[in-house]
Amino acid sequence: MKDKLEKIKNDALAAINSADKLETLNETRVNILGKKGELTQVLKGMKDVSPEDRPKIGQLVNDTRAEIERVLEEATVKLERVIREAQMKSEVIDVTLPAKKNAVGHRHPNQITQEEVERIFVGMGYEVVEGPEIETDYYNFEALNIPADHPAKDEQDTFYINDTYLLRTQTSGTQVHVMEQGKLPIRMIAPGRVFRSDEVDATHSPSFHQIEGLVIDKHITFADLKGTLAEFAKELYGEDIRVRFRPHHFNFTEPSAEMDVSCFKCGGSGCRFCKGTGWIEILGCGMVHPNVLRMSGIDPEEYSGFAFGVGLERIALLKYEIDDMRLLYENDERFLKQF
Ligand code: 2NL
Repeated sequence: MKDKLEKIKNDALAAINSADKLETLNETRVNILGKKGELTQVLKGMKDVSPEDRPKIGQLVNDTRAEIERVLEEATVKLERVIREAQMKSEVIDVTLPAKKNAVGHRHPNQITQEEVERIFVGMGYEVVEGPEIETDYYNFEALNIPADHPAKDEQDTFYINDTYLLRTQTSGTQVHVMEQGKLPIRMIAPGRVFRSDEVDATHSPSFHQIEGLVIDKHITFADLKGTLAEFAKELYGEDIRVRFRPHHFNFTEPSAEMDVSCFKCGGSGCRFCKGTGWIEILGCGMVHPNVLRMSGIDPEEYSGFAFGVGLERIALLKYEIDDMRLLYENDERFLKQF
């Protein structure tokens, strides 16, 4: 029995010492110490050992088992370390490799255009003010002298949330909020998203952007309006651009006008771009209606002002010669990267 135990031990140690894989070590453990392992078999054979010898042999079996377990554990730890070191050597990080480039985004043509318009007006001393996209009927319509039966108020044209709230159809509400604060004079522009219940086509979208402007001070006249907007057109399209004003109607201004710029493609002689007219319409404007001033607490006898509104998409489409507004909303990178 003693010899048998000695042999099991030596065989085990030999197997453990020559093992170069964790799986081999585990196999050895199972073969010797497992349920059907060699040492376990010896333990089962104890019943054939004479009662006097049993304690001694039992002790010997236990010692052998302990010794094998100890060597096995040692070998496992050592092998794990060897494997880890080999792995670390093979996976060195080369810090001299060039870094992966992050794809940096690109400003949207609408954003570029808005910043350009803001730059021009900030240069003339205007403040940029943003307001809520959800407005009350009062700020969007009533305070702008738009009566209850005006077609713009129809559900066909405006997204109503309930009887009081709606998605703003113009950014004018932002300007009404500023007028109500009562700090005069005012020189501001109000850029932002607006909503109208329109079908999508090449020139319409239910959500688009507007930039409105408002100036209120003592002695503001239509000459100030013309000079300011002519300067804006020159900064946007170049020194050689001419402007013209055609009479128009808005409820919130009196008198009202639309401003055209001479075609920046043909210089005014007429081409496909300006549909042969030599002129391109770019904004609506006028002198702020006395009712509008009065409703916001400004005395029209003391103060006067002008206002205007431009469609951001319209300016962007013209500037980049894009012929379909839908391209601005599809977010196709191949399109957006061009600007
Ligand atoms: C257009 C016309 C316009 C205004 C907007 C305005 C705002 C206040 C008072 C008076 Cl608070 N007027 N805004 C004035 C004239 C025209 O927009 O065709 N926009 C695309």
